[in-house]
Amino acid sequence: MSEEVHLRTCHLCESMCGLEVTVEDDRVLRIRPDKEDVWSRGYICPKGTMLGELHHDPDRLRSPVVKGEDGEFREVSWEEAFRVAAEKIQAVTANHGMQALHTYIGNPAAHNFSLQRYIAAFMPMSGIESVWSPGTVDQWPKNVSSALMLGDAWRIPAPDVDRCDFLLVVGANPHASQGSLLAASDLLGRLDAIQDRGGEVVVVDPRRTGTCDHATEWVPIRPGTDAALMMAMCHVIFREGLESLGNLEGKVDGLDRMKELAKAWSPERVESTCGIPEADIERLARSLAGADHGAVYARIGTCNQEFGTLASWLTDVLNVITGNMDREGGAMFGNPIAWSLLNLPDPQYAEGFSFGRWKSRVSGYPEVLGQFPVSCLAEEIATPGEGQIKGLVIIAGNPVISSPGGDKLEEVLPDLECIVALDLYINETTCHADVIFPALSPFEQPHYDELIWSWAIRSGGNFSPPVFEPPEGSYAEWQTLLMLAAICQGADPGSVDIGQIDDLFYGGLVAGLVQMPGFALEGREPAEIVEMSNHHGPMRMLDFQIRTGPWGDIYGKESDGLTLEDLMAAPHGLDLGPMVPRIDEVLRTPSGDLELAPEYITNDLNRLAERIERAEPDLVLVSRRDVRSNNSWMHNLPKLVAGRNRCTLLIHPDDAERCSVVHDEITQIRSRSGCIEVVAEVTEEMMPGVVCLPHGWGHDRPGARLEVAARHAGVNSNHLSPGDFVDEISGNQAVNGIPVEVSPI
Ligand SMILES: Nc1nc2c(c(=O)[nH]1)N[C@H]1C(S)=C(S)[C@@H](COP(=O)(O)OP(=O)(O)OC[C@H]3O[C@@H](n4cnc5c(=O)[nH]c(N)nc54)[C@H](O)[C@@H]3O)O[C@H]1N2
Ligand SMILES: Nc1nc2c(c(=O)[nH]1)N[C@H]1C(S)=C(S)[C@@H](COP(=O)(O)OP(=O)(O)OC[C@H]3O[C@@H](n4cnc5c(=O)[nH]c(N)nc54)[C@H](O)[C@@H]3O)O[C@H]1N2
Ligand code: SF4
Ligand SMILES: [Mo]
Repeated sequence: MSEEVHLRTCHLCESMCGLEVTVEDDRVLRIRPDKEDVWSRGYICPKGTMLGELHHDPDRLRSPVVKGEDGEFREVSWEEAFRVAAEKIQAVTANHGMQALHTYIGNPAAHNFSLQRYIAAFMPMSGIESVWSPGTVDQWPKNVSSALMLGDAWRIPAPDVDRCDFLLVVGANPHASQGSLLAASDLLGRLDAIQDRGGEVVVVDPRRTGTCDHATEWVPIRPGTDAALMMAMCHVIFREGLESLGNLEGKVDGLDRMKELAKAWSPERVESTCGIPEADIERLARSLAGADHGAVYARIGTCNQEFGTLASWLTDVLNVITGNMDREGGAMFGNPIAWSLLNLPDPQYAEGFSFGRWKSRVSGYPEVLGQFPVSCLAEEIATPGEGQIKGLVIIAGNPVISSPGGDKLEEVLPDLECIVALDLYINETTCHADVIFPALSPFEQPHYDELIWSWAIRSGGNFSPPVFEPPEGSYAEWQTLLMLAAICQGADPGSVDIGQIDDLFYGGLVAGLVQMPGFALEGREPAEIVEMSNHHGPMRMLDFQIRTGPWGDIYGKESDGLTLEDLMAAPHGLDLGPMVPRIDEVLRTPSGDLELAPEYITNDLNRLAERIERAEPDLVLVSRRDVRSNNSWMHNLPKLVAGRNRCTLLIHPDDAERCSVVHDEITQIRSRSGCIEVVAEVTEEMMPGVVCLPHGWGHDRPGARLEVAARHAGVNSNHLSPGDFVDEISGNQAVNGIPVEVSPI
């Protein structure tokens, strides 16, 4: 057989790199960057080149597995797996009611062609009301701030890195992550370009990360104090009369309130808390306000901490009051070819968001955007009584590793009466399942990013057809989800017609949207729209998202408009230019204005005021990522985990000396929730007083089928994350800034 080349977008992260995948028969021979990809232009990282290894990984599930009486998994037919899932799920709903069945939806769902579209079908159709997710160890604070400021939890401004000349990067490390809530391939190259054109990039981070090599300056900050820094920057901007609303003049509520609040937060007041001298805070504020095109970009270091919502909110406050919000070179809003289902108006947006509509049963956490801190999952399973969780559907997740207190979750998962999982692997969490349905290999399914383009610095899209046919008789994840939805509703899997359920979902969506004021299809006949599609499943959804998007053909209304076929005819992708100002389309607040000082958030400044009075612990822990790792997975690919041990404790030489810790030796690290042992790496890249561990490791658990990962097990840093250490107003877990003690063993 001869070699064939397939073009593909890497789905692993927000960089969305174009790949050239060379295959022979059913083997992937090599993966190279697609230099002609209009978006990534030849950029790639080591993970993208390893997708062939993922495809061929012997541990990757190829058929459903069911756990026997002996506790061992055995491969079964799809029919049998669905039958067992139905038995288990329906026993839970019959004996305990629907409210005893919950779902956990993990991160890869945001990057998967089927899942990102069909979770929107699975949730309402299954009748499952309770969702847990790593969103509360991630961007929940940003969702809260966007909900209240903009009226849309998923509208997140992205810094226009290609046109700005002052960029403040706070708590983000694109050197490892490649950008998050910010899609821009080769982000580090773009940071270099800012400096090449005479601009500045300043990185605020407790660690001198690889990103600092692409910045003008590193400003070390004590974890969890970003909100204090940013309040002080606001203080300076107002005190010196540097504020301007720019394009947003007349569209902002709460400016006077913001000025009032900032008065109390002088740089002098916060300098010792943040560990940043007053003069530096003033300089940063002036540089941002004085830049022709400035932007503040903040990410997970500012979310996964005690004051995540305040910091996320202040990031945008700074962008607004320096006139940089929604203007070229500032913080702007992406405009994808195919819009995201997550931007459908939340039913709450008309009357304004409110939180705490219900409380968690055991610890009494208020719900925020429908979820509780993910660490509560364990106690909700363990604690008997009305409303106890009895069954779980786990979709693309690994909370035993990824969530704070995952060790407690691991203990109680076996108590559940039913766990049904959908995953590529038998991982540390899915090993507790009764049934695991395999996801298709990424190469066996089409791909098109849905959510990620929402914060991409250019408008565009790229459709990837599958490289290989899926195994005969297998189900794509969207089909599995629809089947599981029907099972949750009591159906006998043998009599379920998936195509029919899909039509019902799609028809319902279209019928709802034609009635939505302002939607591209407002007033159209739903049956006519449904008839006009040649696709089904996620392809039909994607076609719909493109056709009703900003460049779409609006189902015949715009003769030159785009459809999925146009994307299919452009294998290197379509580029429709940089972001453009569009605040009027974005704002969905009840007032119609951008809310600069939402009371729900500003009330939390009292908690911050208490924090800055508190004595500082000697040592606190923060998290990190590595370019060769992806949260808790991709660790089973020998070539990717090869080389030096990446699961080490980074510690500053002064702290190492004080704690008698020796480089390269095993060290004990203890927090109030746990204790682990890990090799120390003494390095000046940490600021004194802060140590750092990666998350996503600890592959030494019995039951998982990850042979390579087990040999590079590492330790689970989340054993040190106290479940009750949260950003109170978002319910997001604080995994950064955890007080710890380090000692030799
Ligand atoms: N201490 C600490 N903890 C953290 C973080 C931190 O910074 N510090 N970060 C948090 C963040 S931001 C996140 S997003 C979470 C991640 O937390 P999770 O989403 O719970 O975990 P992942 O490691 O992403 O695991 C994903 C699982 O999905 C599977 N998978 C991959 N692709 C697919 C697919 O296409 N289909 C299906 N069905 N399954 C698939 C993988 O095999 C893997 O088992 O971790 C969080 N935990
Ligand atoms: N290679 C790779 N890429 C990934 C992932 C991965 O696991 N591996 N995960 C993906 C996911 S799910 C996400 S959410 C994104 C996250 O993307 P990023 O937000 O860029 O994540 P990190 O690389 O963890 O960088 C966070 C930085 O915050 C710093 N930090 C910690 N605490 C504080 C604090 O209190 N204040 C400040 N200012 N900084 C602090 C840390 O030192 C770290 O350098 O990455 C995505 N991309
Ligand atoms: S940066 Fe790496 S993981 Fe991310 S999309 Fe590109 S190749 Fe894939
Ligand atoms: Mo994440």
